[in-house]
Amino acid sequence: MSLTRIIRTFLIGLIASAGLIVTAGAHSGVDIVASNWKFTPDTITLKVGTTQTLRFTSASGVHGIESKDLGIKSTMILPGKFVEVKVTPKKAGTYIAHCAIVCGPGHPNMKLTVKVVQ
Ligand SMILES: [Cu+2]
Repeated sequence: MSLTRIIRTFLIGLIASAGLIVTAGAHSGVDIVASNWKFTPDTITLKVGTTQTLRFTSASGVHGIESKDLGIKSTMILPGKFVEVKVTPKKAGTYIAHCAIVCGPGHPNMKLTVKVVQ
């Protein structure tokens, strides 16, 4: 391998990793971490008619999210993985989205409050 080629390979690698960092930073959604037994943050605010990407992951346990009122289909949230849910609220109000998977003793109280404003 020539020196030029080594330098070029190195630069391409550098640009690629910089690209990844930019992509991660450009994520404009809301990150929500599920754990036993809560969502963090436990309250989020969305705008009527604006599509927002909610990005869920779990820090402990298998959980889920679902809200018929907000049009969120039952989605599993697994530890170490990210799952994206797009939501476009139609009506202002306060919605409670419960954990959609029976996950243990704290399950009945595991909820995400979604405030939808104009
Ligand atoms: Cu649960």
